[in-house]
Amino acid sequence: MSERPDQGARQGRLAGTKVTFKENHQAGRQCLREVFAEGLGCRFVGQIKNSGNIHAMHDRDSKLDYDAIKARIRELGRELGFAEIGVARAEPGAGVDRLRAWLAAGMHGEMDYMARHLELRAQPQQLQAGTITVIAAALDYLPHDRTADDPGQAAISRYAQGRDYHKVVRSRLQKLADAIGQLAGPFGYRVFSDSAPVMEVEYASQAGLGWRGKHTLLLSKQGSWRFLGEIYCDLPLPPDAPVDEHCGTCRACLDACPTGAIVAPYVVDARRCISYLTIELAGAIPEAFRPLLGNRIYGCDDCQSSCPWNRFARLGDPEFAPRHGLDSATLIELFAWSETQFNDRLAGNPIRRIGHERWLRNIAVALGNGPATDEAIGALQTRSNDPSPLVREHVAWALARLRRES
Ligand code: B12
Ligand code: SF4
Ligand code: SF4
Repeated sequence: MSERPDQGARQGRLAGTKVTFKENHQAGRQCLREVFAEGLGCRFVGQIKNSGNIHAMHDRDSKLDYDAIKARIRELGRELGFAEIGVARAEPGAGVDRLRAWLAAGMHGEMDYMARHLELRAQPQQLQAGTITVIAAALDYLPHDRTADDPGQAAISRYAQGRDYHKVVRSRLQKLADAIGQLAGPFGYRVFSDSAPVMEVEYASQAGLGWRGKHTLLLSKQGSWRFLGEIYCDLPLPPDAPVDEHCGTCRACLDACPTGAIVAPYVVDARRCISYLTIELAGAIPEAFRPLLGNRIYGCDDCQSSCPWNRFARLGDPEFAPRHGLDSATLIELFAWSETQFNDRLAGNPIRRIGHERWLRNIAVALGNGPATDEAIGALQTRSNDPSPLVREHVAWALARLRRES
């Protein structure tokens, strides 16, 4: 999954608080885009007009009992539906060097933002001045435990079958931050969920929400079907202790990966990962990988489905329940969606971000990997003259493959 720009900094309460402004045109633009595109309210209108971020500093109050505040934050988090809340120091530590090595090896592929924002990732204070603490949160999303085994069915990653987690997680975190403001007084903070250069798995593991699985995701004894989110803040909350890792000698995720993307324990070469190939990559999917995609048209769950700890996972938040039959739709059905239908039906769903062209590209490949039925060949032929050269080329590849078979 990739980062989606958020709406800039927030603060608990403005009254009596010193505020400073910092240029952040991208955050302002994004917020305006969201207001116009989706009619959402944006609370800090003055802030948007100024394209600025507000940084409210917390006046350290030695009389505050930060242990008690942390305990209450955990309770409030549970009341808001979070599976876990923990606290880490805003110091990404050794993860930064590993990230540098990963980037130097080119494993980020075309995700330029990963390299561009390295320093912001390494120094949380550059993203939100005054940050000393990260409140890490996990929200369960498992919508069901079915898998799309029929090759004519579209396999859409479970995280993407319901509402867009970026919004759901951040809006819950915003509520949590509002409540923290009531407890601790005005404080400086900013909320994130896959929306800015933040080392999310690193902080979640430091905060004791789980350990890093060999597939690189945050894993706990309740599994890994969890979104992560954070509040960067200037409250001196006591950090939690990390938990022990429980992967042991298991390597199920490495063995299950269809493309060999987990090139070593704890190292994913994104260029090989189906999530990258179907979501992040803008151009042609390299031919060598196309047959390996099977019927996966958006993301991939195999490293998680194969993980023994996910046997203990519970169903996730109702917000992530499947919509528009995305858990059972056929490839042919989805391939017939016009651009307007794609945009309408996927409003509020993360899939919309890839756009109709990449959607068709992915489904064409999946159809090419399926059985050579007349229906599949007929569906592909309807898009042989698609205006997009990218779609045409993937359709031609799929047709050639099916004709070889039939
Ligand atoms: C870029 C990105 C991707 C890329 C690259 C994935 C990757 N593993 O790097 C792609 C597009 C491939 C991707 C795919 C997916 N992603 Co993604 N992704 C991100 C993103 C934006 C950044 C991750 C990152 O920093 N990668 C850089 C590399 C270097 O980091 P890393 O792989 O974690 O490497 C670290 C470790 O390997 C560690 N390390 C190295 N050696 C060793 C050795 C030991 C012993 C240890 C302990 C550690 C260790 O150090 C490295 C640096 O910290 C985060 C959100 C965020 N801002 O953090 C979401 C995020 C990681 N993705 C997420 C999800 C859900 C997915 C998918 C499951 C989506 C899907 N179903 O298709 C797949 C899973 C693929 C996988 N196995 O990783 C969730 C994970 C939630 C969780 N439970 O952990 C996140 C946190 C988003 C969110 N807010 O929920 N993703
Ligand atoms: S998401 Fe799929 S392709 Fe990517 S590492 Fe996991 S199993 Fe491999
Ligand atoms: S499949 Fe095994 S090695 Fe991979 S994350 Fe799960 S427990 Fe760890």
